[in-house]
Amino acid sequence: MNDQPARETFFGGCPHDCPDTCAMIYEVEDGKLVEVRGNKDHPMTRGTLCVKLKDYHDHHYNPDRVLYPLRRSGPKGSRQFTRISWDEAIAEITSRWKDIIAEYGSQAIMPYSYLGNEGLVQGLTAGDAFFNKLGSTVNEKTFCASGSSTAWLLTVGPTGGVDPESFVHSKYIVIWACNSISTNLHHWPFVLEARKRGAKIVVIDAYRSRTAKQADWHIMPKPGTDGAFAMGVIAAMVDNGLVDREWVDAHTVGFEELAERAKQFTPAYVERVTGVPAADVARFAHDFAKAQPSVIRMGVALERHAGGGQTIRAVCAIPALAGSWRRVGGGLLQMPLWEFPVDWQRVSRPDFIRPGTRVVNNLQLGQALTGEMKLDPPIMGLYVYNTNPVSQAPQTNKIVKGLSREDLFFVTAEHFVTDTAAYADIVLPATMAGEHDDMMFSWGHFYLTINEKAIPPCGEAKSNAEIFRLLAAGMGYDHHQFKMGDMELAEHYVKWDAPQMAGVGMEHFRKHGYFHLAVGTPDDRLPHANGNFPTPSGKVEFMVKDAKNFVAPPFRMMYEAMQSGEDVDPLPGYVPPRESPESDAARAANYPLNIISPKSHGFLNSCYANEPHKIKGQGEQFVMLSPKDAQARSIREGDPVRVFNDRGDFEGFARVTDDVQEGVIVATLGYWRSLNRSDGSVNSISSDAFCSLGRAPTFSDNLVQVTRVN
Ligand SMILES: Nc1nc2c(c(=O)[nH]1)N[C@H]1C(S)=C(S)[C@@H](COP(=O)(O)OP(=O)(O)OC[C@H]3O[C@@H](n4cnc5c(=O)[nH]c(N)nc54)[C@H](O)[C@@H]3O)O[C@H]1N2
Ligand SMILES: Nc1nc2c(c(=O)[nH]1)N[C@H]1C(S)=C(S)[C@@H](COP(=O)(O)OP(=O)(O)OC[C@H]3O[C@@H](n4cnc5c(=O)[nH]c(N)nc54)[C@H](O)[C@@H]3O)O[C@H]1N2
Ligand SMILES: [Mo]
Repeated sequence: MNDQPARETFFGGCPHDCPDTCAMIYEVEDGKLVEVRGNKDHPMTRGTLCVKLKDYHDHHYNPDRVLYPLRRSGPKGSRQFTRISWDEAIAEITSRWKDIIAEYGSQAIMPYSYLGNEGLVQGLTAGDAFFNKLGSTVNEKTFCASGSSTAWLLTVGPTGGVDPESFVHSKYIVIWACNSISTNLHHWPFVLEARKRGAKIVVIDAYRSRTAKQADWHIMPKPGTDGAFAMGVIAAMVDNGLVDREWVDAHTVGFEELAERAKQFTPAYVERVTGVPAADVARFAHDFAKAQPSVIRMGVALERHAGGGQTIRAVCAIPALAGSWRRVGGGLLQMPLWEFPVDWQRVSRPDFIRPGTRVVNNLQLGQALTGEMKLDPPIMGLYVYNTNPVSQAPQTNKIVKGLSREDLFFVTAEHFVTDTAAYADIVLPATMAGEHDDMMFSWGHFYLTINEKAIPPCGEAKSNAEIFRLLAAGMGYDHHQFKMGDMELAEHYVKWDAPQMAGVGMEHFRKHGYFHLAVGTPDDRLPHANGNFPTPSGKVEFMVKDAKNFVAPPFRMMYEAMQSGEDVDPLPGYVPPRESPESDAARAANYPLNIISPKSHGFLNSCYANEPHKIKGQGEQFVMLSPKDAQARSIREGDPVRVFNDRGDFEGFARVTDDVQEGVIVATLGYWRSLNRSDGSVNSISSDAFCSLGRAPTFSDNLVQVTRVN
């Protein structure tokens, strides 16, 4: 007889905000999660999880987890809390909200969320239906990819683009402002397979990232100048007869106008602005056009400066000019999300929104809470879930000031007392992925993945959806929307009769865990060889007549918003960074260095950045700077340094390296300010100004100064 306890297995879907959305297997023994591994059968996960997730079962049992509802028992931010019951928590929250609604109106309450959980049920929009019913302020959620989405929808429409697995067929792969080896690890084997078959790998990154080091060619423009580089490439393609005229004439709108605009981008101008030698711009244009199929994988950092949206429109034009869409593995990859048959109307219930309801963007939380943004009524109640703005949103000192307001009633649902939750009046314990049901879409591949509840929740944790059901009951909402269980909601949100589902149902997911949408296989998907772009013209729109700025669903679920934004340049182009020595000499006199703050290899945004073994693997907050910039400041390797501007400061340890260009520093994201050397992190210095499209952030468009700390 085998006396090993029986192991039960369940299908998981990684809950994190990451393009890879790994298919996982939960192994359970006696109701305890004993292992979480990558599903071997899954063509992208291939049985391996990343460094962040490799001990994911232990993460569930982290002793610092919030396991019970907590009420604040000390000053705001003091992290002093007392355990209360769920009944007390729900009663207190709903009665405080009813008081706020009576005194100020329902818009004085604001939800605030992001993709800390990526599930259809527990994710970004888990609370939309509830808060729309309540009549709260609508929260516009544009942390990431909103600018590139607006540019993408304007230019090529809501297409999923190239399947990341089709990259094996590519002959020229451009990874543009994306650090795949850290942030999209499960795509990398497909890139390497393509290389084995003869492809060239080009990385365009403002510093020599892990991924840039593995490239055949690393192009290093100054931060925020990719728009000029892209327009220079377009000009070189036109000038040197590299345009696929037959395809362009049949399947694009506005070629003549684009070519005319590109004339301004002379080789000398582009070299001066971007720092990339003119010969390299010409060579890139030549090789991209000639080595077919050629493909571009765009990362989020392309949108992170004042002209981000315009930049991405220019980048989207390049594969069209080269005729890359003609072949499998040629074209562009932004986010496959657009092809997922999700019924966002059922998820978010925009029909519950009362006409005239105001919208507050989540990058401007500090302005909204401190009164800098004139809001009538002011925000008096805030509910944060799936996000940690004191670490991740810009201008965090302003957010801390706002969250410290005595008259603000602040509730959050969390796994840990994060730097944001520290300011809450009530903290609710939220489940981790092994403890709840969900269905995961992906923004990095074409698989829909089930996440089955494998164990009972630790302590008294509840899923986001369950918490909203309790709050709805407490508020007296009787709607059927608030009566469905978690897996019932998952089933309700998928459009099962859409062609992408090819007739499969829940039983398929219960049996296999995941499903590749029926949008062509990686070996034959050829969505736009003959045009068929989901734009008004059916073509790639280089030129968009009457173009307007908008924030795309699901980042904002009010469809009228799509037509109501400010006018947009009909053509792609280059908008210089807002903060650079060239565009703001006065600011640069005090703060001469441009900071970029990409993702940390060892953290997932701010998740895991409170776990000592993960901090050990990732290293403490560091600041990379060039030998010349270091020398000018008497900074040596390992010195503690302070990074600052008029918005705030943070400290880290210097890494003096040729991997960064002069005038640029790199400090990665995710570190908790409460655990850093000083009470600050990279977002203490970043600006809450938007980029040109989609009200996206401008994290790569900030000037700072660096000094040695004595
Ligand atoms: N390990 C890890 N993986 C993650 C995450 C994480 O926190 N950690 N976060 C997840 C999330 S939310 C996202 S959105 C994705 C994002 O993943 P990526 O798209 O890779 O985004 P970033 O890491 O922000 O930036 C990518 C690269 O862009 C470069 N860059 C910055 N500014 C510019 C510029 O102006 N021009 C050019 N050419 N390059 C520039 C940076 O140096 C960086 O190497 O990763 C996901 N995966
Ligand atoms: N300077 C700079 N800032 C950046 C970026 C950058 O490149 N540079 N990148 C930006 C990008 S791309 C993004 S996407 C954002 C991400 O920013 P955030 O969305 O704030 O990401 P996280 O730090 O992972 O915070 C997610 C939080 O949700 C909690 N959580 C996870 N699952 C659940 C759940 O099921 N229920 C509840 N209630 N809570 C849960 C986690 O514990 C965690 O505290 O940051 C942005 N900020
Ligand atoms: Mo993101």
